[in-house]
Amino acid sequence: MDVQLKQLNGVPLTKPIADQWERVEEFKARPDDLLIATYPKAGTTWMQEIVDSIMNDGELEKNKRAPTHVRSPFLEMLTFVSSGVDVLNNTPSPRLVKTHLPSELVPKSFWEQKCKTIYVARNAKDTLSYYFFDLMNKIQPDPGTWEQYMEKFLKGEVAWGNWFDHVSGWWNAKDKHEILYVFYEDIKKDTKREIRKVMKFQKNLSEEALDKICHHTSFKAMKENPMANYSTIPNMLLDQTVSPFMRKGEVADWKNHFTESQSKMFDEEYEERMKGTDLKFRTNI
Ligand code: PPS
Repeated sequence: MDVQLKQLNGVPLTKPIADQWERVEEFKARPDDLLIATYPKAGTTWMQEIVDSIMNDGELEKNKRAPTHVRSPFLEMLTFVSSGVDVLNNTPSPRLVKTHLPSELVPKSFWEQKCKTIYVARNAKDTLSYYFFDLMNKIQPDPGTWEQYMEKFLKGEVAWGNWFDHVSGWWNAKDKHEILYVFYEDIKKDTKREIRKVMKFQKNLSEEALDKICHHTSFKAMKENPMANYSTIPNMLLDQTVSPFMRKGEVADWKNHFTESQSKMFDEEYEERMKGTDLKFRTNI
């Protein structure tokens, strides 16, 4: 498949999304929508499973009702087989909405309706797990080599654009809207503490429910769960024989892929680009 990206206000998106952007822009959020926003590969699916579990009061049988992309539709996604906007318009409230949009492109109705938003951020080096995803994702451009991909990533020439602008844009947006900003590394390090934070933001449940949710949303459990591991998506769209969706689920896996000189170059560029923000990431835990 020849897949192209097209710029929308300086952000490269897959062409079908950019071509029919008005549909996303005019999307009507409802006050009880909960938005999960991330840069790709930051831990979206993990947070979707956590939030759906809380929404279901820890009655985890209910999470089995459908795969992730049905339980928590992807707002801007538009392919020849489905449209996130159409799916969401037909989804009863309360809706759990996924987006990868930078804060400035989020439909304004979400802010007007004062919807709660959870933003998950992951350190840039591990976010390069995006390379393995683009290798298996047939509706995004071919990533080329690891080296070429790293260059594109740093220039913001991958789908949903620039990581630096994304994480810092949302970091600033949290001062204006009801946004819980969490880090992949923190969830990995102290899952209970971070899920408790999400519960406080969303809905408080018992310690017993918390334990069950921790177990249900572990990497191992989600990798084996057909309702969470994207195995229901046909191989012609996501070819998991190339790379599994639930690939490693670790912090610092980047060390297995960056050469020493790539890491040095990346760190120099990173320093420069993050100079203006107090946002801090951990690349190890
Ligand atoms: S997407 O396609 O952008 O929505 O992908 P996203 O879900 O954001 O990111 C996928 C990465 O998250 C890892 N993952 C997890 N890590 C730890 N624990 C759990 N439960 C979990 N679920 C998903 C997944 O393995 C991808 O990361 P990598 O580094 O590729 O393994």
